[in-house]
Amino acid sequence: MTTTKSMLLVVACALIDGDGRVLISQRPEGKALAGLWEFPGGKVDSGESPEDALIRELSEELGITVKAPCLAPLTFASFNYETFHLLMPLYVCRRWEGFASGCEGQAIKWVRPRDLRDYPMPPADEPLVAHLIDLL
Ligand code: 9L3
Ligand code: MG
Repeated sequence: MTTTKSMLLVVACALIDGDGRVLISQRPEGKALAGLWEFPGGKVDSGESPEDALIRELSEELGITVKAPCLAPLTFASFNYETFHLLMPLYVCRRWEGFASGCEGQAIKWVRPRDLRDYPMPPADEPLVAHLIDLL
């Protein structure tokens, strides 16, 4: 018997500061994949563009304001979970307004690209690290 899995579209962002460090955010207790470090972002709601979703998520999670022209698509991740297939474009952003903090109580860290591998990540995020190391 074949079952149809749903496709989940999630957008994520590598925020890069002036020293070339990248922000990662720790998934809070009570959420799926709690404790793992991810590139911030979240689900694209129906009717929303990926950029609008990312701007909303970055405001909700980190309290920063990002303008759409500052979001550059870099690559995307795809991961087949048991119950859904995750498709996750990764954007890069070097300019935003405000000071990033963990608005949902989550820990955040600014990490040099070569140190990103020291932080356990969800399986979708892990292959993105190599792309960032190449970029930076
Ligand atoms: N996810 C994986 N890596 C990320 C993000 C932002 C999200 N960088 C996965 C975790 C969940 C799903 O996407 O399985 C939905 O994310 P959320 O809405 O629970 O943050
Ligand atoms: Mg999220």
